[in-house]
Amino acid sequence: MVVTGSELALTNVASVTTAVSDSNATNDTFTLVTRAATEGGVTAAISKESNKCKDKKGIETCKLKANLEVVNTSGIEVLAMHIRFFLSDNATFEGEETDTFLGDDNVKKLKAGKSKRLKVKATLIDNPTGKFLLAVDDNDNVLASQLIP
Ligand SMILES: [Ca+2]
Repeated sequence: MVVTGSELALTNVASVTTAVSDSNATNDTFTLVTRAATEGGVTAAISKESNKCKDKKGIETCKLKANLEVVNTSGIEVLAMHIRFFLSDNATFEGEETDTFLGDDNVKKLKAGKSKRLKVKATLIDNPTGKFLLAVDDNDNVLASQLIP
């Protein structure tokens, strides 16, 4: 930067020069994929939820099962995702201390338009009827929630 002239007529000149020629201009741009963007391109839905309870010698246990279908609705491949399942009194994830961890699973990289089905199974001592099954990502976003029958 060069500063010239009198106090009332300052001129700033900045210039950038390079002796290197750019033989490949196609690699001058890059695409940044943020985690939020990839999540925005994924939809997840819980289906085939079932809850079967039976009494065994006076102790009731309930088998909770459900599927989670993760669909990449974006036009680009999305990164692998780690999904945790929780039992919750409501449709909101309030942390591992409040909501009950049931299990977790991973979705590998999903190409555009592809889907992946995860299964969750848990045996519970307390009947989960009326509670919610939550599918939660690593950023604690609820991808899907479903009232348990
Ligand atoms: Ca909750």
